[in-house]
Amino acid sequence: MKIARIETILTCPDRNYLIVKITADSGLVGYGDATLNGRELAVQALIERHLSSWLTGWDAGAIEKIWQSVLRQQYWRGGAIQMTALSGIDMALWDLKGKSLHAPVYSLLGGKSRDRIRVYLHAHGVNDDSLLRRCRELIAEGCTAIRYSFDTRDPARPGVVYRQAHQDIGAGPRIEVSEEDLRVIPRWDAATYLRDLGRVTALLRTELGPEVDLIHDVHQRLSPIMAARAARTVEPFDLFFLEDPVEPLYKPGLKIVRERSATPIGVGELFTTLQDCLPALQNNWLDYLRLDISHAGGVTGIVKAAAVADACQILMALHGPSDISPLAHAANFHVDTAIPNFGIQEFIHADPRATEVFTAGYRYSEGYVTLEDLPGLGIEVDEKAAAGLPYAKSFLPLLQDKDGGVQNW
Ligand code: GCO
Ligand code: MG
Repeated sequence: MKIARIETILTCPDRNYLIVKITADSGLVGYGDATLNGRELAVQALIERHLSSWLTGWDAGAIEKIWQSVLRQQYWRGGAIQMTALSGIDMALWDLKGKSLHAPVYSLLGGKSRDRIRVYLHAHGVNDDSLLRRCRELIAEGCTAIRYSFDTRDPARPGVVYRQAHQDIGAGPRIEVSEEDLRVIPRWDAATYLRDLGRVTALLRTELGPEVDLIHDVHQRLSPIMAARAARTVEPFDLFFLEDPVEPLYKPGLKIVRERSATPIGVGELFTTLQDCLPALQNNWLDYLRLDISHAGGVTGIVKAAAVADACQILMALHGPSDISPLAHAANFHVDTAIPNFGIQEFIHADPRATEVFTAGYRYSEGYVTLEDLPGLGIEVDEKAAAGLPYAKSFLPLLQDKDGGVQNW
């Protein structure tokens, strides 16, 4: 089975997704997700203008060889744009292989290590009451693990609110903004946030009880020593993990957090290669590796990283935000089903418009996702529906500190 064509489909069913479509000479089609939030056009150009003609005619079943070639054979290694292109192609090749063998991708990865996948959902509150309400709604529908976030009001500056990154669509408008709205600059104050983090975490644990697993994402907005304080502050409230406490490009920052607290740590959504993860894995500076299957080398990249993490007694908690499509979520679930060191999976319900483009290959119920037993990734793409939902450029906000200094969104 040879690669006859590699194309992309850029569509916006509520948010932008870049789909890779690989057609084999047999006519069989595989789909993958190469979405890189806010950089979709760059990945699309790389696939369509460089990789597509180069890979045409290659053996579609030689996934590892194609993976190594895209990674290394044109000299430039890694980088988010190239790794996202590689991830989308890899996923589409696994989908194709599964379909050609009438086998779900998980069965090609060694088969089922588990029957269903435990997931966590997002709850965001603009105040304590709305946060508690969202958490209780999720718990009532069977959810056992919640990633909480909240807006912080600055007591010293009336009207000033510090917003956290979240994907709880039920809690208000989407975080991403249009080019026009980029001029509104949200502010950030780490000290005020840190005080609120302790207060809100205590409140949740008291009100929700000991059973529910709580996760909080710092979103890389603290210095190492402040992150260490954050990890200590939440320690009495028994978090499942504290996510991205520090800037992930500077890995020794994690060591500073680690040496000062026993709060479990989750990191990885900004790493694009196994080598990026190695210092943190080898030193056990984290407990949950949170790679993104659309950015860290697709199914092949994640399975390799999971094996190394397993050797270091580290569990996988793959990134599963709304800015990757149901194809990538399905790929996550196939890997989660097969690997031994599964921890938990982040999950966001697809927007109803996304279900017009992607058929459902998995089911959510009461805190767990179950895969349908379908060949490949198990998701089909309605290309006509996708074409009717054109790309709409969007941006993450440009967060700044109180004094105008650049801060991480
Ligand atoms: C998460 C992430 C997302 C990111 C988003 C950026 O843990 O789900 O931090 O919320 O903000 O993927 O595009
Ligand atoms: Mg995150």
